[in-house]
Amino acid sequence: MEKNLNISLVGVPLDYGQSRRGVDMGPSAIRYAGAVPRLEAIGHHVTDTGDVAVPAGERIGQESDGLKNLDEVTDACTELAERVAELTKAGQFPLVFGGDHSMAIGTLAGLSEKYNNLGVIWYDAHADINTEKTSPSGNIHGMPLAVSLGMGHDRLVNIYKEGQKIKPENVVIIGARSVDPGERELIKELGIKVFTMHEIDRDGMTSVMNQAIDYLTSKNIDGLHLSLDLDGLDPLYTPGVGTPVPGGISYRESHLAMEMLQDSGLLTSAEFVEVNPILDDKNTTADVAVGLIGSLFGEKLL
Ligand code: 4U7
Ligand code: MN
Ligand code: MN
Ligand code: MN
Repeated sequence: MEKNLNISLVGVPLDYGQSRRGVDMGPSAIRYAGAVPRLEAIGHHVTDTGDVAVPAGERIGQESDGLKNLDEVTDACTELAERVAELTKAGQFPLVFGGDHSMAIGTLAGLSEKYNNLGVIWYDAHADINTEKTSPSGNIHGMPLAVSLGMGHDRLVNIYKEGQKIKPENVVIIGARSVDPGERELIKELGIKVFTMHEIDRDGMTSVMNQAIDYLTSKNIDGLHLSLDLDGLDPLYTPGVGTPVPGGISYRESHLAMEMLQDSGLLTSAEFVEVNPILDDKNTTADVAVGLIGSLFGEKLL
């Protein structure tokens, strides 16, 4: 990755993909934690393009076809996809702040405009590969990977462009420790590469990241997207998330992972999601996100 990227920030104050209020404030929390000056200090040129429109007001929690708030999530993801597609066309590096993880449907749809063989690193405690048929909750933030692979509700699968946006063999999940039965089946059926906490504990993060990068390189990817859910880290470090799962990736391991991604030179877009300042201890989770962004974009200790 170059030292002087043209980075365009997009905020997605979306909370309709899950059931806890407050994650709509994630983009503000990450800005407040100093994302822009942090990136500028490295030497990047940063433009904050503002937030995608998300309807405010009381959530009614409308359910249709086993999905909650399908209209609101579809609309926000459609606008996000259009904006991401435009940014990549203009040679900008899209850096997206969330917001609940359903927004990744929009990010990946937009990226599919430019990339035909995009690699995806899904850094998360969860696999987010439910469909409305397997989801225990009906929350769309548990479905974005399935949707982007072409599985799930038609309205979600056909956001921005018809059908599948990414290929199963180009996806690597890192940090998984809470996977639903239907998700496990789909992961096996599609042969998706997963490094669970077991592999991270056993082999260490250095080996896991080397394996992940080698694996994706062998697929001849034409771009690499990082989708980082802050609940991938242990809730000790990132308590401000809606679905915390103990036994997660450490602060140091996460910084190392970001540094290794920077060193790979492969990254072409990223998103940091599920920051919920209402559930946080001060603004700890957004602070950690901004620290990780520093490492990912080339901040050096010396
Ligand atoms: B996140 C869950 F059942 N799998 O589908 C679901 F455990 O974006 C959680 O990773 C999904 O935070 C978590 O509702 C979605 C549940
Ligand atoms: Mn998660
Ligand atoms: Mn997630
Ligand atoms: Mn969550």
